[in-house]
Formats: sequence, structure tokens, C-alpha cells
Amino acid sequence: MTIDLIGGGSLGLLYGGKLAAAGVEARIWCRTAEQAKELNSKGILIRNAAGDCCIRAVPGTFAAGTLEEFAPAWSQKPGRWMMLMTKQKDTEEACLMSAAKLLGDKQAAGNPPGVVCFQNGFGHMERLQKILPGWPLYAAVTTEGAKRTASHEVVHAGAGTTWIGAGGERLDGRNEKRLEDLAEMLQNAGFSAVLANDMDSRIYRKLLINAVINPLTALWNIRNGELLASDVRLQAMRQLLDEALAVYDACGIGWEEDIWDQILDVCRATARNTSSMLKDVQDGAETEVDWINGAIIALAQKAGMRAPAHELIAGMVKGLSIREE
Ligand code: KPL
Repeated sequence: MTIDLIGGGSLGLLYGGKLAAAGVEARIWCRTAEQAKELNSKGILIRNAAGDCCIRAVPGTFAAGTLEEFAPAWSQKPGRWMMLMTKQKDTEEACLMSAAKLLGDKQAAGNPPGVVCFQNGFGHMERLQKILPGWPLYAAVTTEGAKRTASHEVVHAGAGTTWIGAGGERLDGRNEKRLEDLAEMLQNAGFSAVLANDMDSRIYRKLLINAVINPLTALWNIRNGELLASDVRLQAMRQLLDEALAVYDACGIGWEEDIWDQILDVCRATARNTSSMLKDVQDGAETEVDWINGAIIALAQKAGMRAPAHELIAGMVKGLSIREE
């Protein structure tokens, strides 16, 4: 079974490295030819939190390439699965649009690969449905803690669980069997992978966690655990959460009573991690604030209300990125 991993970031390297080391035929689609070259010559190195090498996928056990390099071969031999691990940005659409074109409508209609979307935030599944009509799209939420430290290296800071399911609907027998095979393959590669019938609630819950932790860590330039170190930080978290919960209520989206404790637990469990938004700011990359806090703002608008704290924080994070450029 061939797996196409779209994106050579922290998740792409973690999943690609572990799958390749377990003997799965993995192709990693990178944004730059430089990264693909590095990966093909050095392999993928996965370190544990202490910095020791725990897994090495040696060159030749997987293939890395850019869209231009992979696309011609892919149109002849599509993988069974595409794991979409890009950021919520243009690359995602560019990759998929080109991929869809390459497969051609006839072939795509016959047996398109299953696409599993790992993105943070909200709104991407709807966009992808339009780009890839008729393709089987699945959502994934993962708590794997991973941080890319070089173009071929990733630190696996904490093992987590990956939930996979059909966004917006329950799994039926056919797609359940298909996903079971995928989950088994991930488990054989050392991941804790579980099928879920409640992906929408998981996505909404993750959105709350990201909308509270990510922008504040980015603005204050602190690790996740440091959010717990002062009352001012906790108050800011609480304000963002309360406002988001009011928006969820207005939209009829459910949330769990202990969500505040869950967020504090995530801060403790990932205490030494740099959030993905802070990492983007540090790298001078565009952040996902538009898809995270922007998603709360959009939901508020849909419900005819405002989310001023999220508007303010989103504007401030964008200001950081502009300053970085
Ligand atoms: O998902 C995350 C992220 O950084 O995007 C959290 C849960 C905040 C862990 O860092």
C-alpha cells in the first residue's frame, strides 16, 4: 500500500519516518526541491524529547519529492491514501488541485485515494470537498507532539493518539473497513490510531484548545506550560475561552463541561512544547491564526454576533508576522 504524505513539516516527517521504518511505501511531497534532496540523501531522523535518535528511516526506504517531480509518476500509480499534513495555506490547495487534475476525472471517479486531513482549525474540509468532488475525505485529529528541527529531523516530544473518521457524518460499513486498514497500518508503525464517529466534536474541541493556547504563546513568546505561570495569562486564556463558548452556544455547537480543565491539561502535557503558532512566528512563516481564531470570528458572524477578544488577538498575531517579514 502506498501512502502519499503531503507536506514535509513536523507531522509529515514523523509519520513518513515511522511508516517508512515499518516498511510502508511512503512518498513525502515537499514544498522545496532542497528539502526533498536532503531527505533523499540523509533519510529521516526522529529524536525523542531528550534529543536521542529513536528512529531513522534510511535513504531509499521512502521517496521524497516536489509536486513537479512526483506528479507524473503519481498519475500512473496513485497511492491508496493521501495524508494531508500541510498548513492551512495555499500549498494545500495547489497540491490537491494539481493532483486532481493529474488523476483526471475518469480515473478519479473510479478509485480515488482516501484523503485524510490533519489540519488545525476549521473550514478546510468544506474547501477540499469543492476541489475534489467525489473523493473520500476523512478528518484526523492528533495529539502527537512533534517539532521539526531541521529539514530531515523531527523531535517526537510526546506520543499521542490520532483519531480518524468521516467529518460531519458517521462511518458506514464501506469506509469503516477502509479506515480500519489505515488504522492498522498506523498501529503497526507504532502510532496509537483510533477510528472515531464524532470527528466534528473533536475538531471543535481542538479548535477551542488551539484558539486559546496558540495565539497567547505566540504573542508572549512562551512555551505552552508557561501559560500557567501567572494569573494574567490564565485570565487571558479564560477570556478567550468564555468568548468562544458563547459563540458555540449561539451556533448550537456542543462543548464539554470540563473544557477549561482539558485546556490546562494540554498545557501541562505539552509544557515544554512550542505551539505551532509560536513556531511559525519564530520561523517568520505565515501563521494559522486566520483558520483558528479566524474560525471563531467567522462562527460569531454567522450567528450575528462579534468575538472582540478573538478579533483583537488575531490582529495582534498578524502584526507579529508582519514585523517578522
Ligand atoms: O496543537 C497544538 C499546536 O501547537 O498547534 C497544541 C495542542 C497547542 C500543542 O502545542
